[in-house]
Amino acid sequence: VLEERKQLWQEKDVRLTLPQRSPSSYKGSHGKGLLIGGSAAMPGAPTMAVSACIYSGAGLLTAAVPESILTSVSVTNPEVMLRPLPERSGQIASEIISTDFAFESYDAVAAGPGLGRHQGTKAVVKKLLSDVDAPLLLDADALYYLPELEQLIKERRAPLILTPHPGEMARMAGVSISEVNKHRFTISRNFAEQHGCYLVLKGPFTIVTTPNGTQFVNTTGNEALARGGTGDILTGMVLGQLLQKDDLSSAISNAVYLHGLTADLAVKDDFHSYSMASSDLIRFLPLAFRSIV
Ligand code: NPW
Ligand code: AMP
Ligand code: MG
Repeated sequence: VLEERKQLWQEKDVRLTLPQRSPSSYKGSHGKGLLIGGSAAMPGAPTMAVSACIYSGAGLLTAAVPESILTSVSVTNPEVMLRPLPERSGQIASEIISTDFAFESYDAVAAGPGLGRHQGTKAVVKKLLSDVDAPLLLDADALYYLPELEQLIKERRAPLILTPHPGEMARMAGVSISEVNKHRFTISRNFAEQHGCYLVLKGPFTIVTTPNGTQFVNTTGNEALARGGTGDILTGMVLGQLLQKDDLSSAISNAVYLHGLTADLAVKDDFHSYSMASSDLIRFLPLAFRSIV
């Protein structure tokens, strides 16, 4: 019975489920996204997530980041709209809890890349879990306080998507990293079922688990992804796909597949797993999409 709930996610699956873009569509047809992240120490994380989201088909994207890093996010991404957030010492301030984000204007929200671990992050995650009625993706530092916010996760009715690496998964599940690596399927399935969330356990052969415990194993990617920033790019790509589709499971698996594919294409002709930067993956996104449709 277990095996029936486990399958590989391959090119044919992406081809069958990636939505076609209609010639008569407009920007509003392709989703309005909100990405929350960044700090003075890590402006690059939300910057890469924004680029990846834009190159993954988002119709309209807003980045909410600490005021002092607005420029660094927007110089790389002139398409993104900006929301300055209150900050203290270069990090989102806890007063964020009383900021009006107008969450109802967005079709999906992602948070975490580059936020840092501090009370402002905890405040923003609390607010998102209770106030966002659209699909909500939490990654990186936004995962750090989840063990303290179990009750809010259980009370949440709208979709929640978590994208931990094994270190983050270990903390969320209250086990060691080596336990996670030994029991990747069961730990991620138990977590997803118990919390009613989608869970993306990253690493070679990333596993996407749905709230009912069905698991999809990714077939792309390579060791070129083992460098800082690639997870932030995945966050932007998943947000981009969540904006395109009602079927969250295939949206998430497609983003994971295409993310790995950018790395496979990068090392094929141009780059080397030793010698490239995470942000180089962005330029392979068009090629990755072209290879599917
Ligand atoms: P260790 O110490 O590496 O051995 P981190 P992070 C462990 C931002 N970034 N398998 C790790 O172990 C992110 O967005 C910003 C097993 C550690 O114990 C976040 O906001 C960048 N263990 C913030 O940095 C580029 C693993 O997990 C623990 C593992 C922190 O994110 C870089 C926690 O991990 C980065 O994305 C694995 N595969 N991976 C920028 N340019 O702005 C990690 N661990 O190392 O404390 O947290 O992932 O770096
Ligand atoms: P993060 O640790 O959050 O920056 O995320 C790292 C990203 O790179 C995830 O999507 C991982 O699945 C991917 N990744 C890291 N190392 C490898 C590897 N050796 N092979 C395949 N994918 C990897
Ligand atoms: Mg990460």
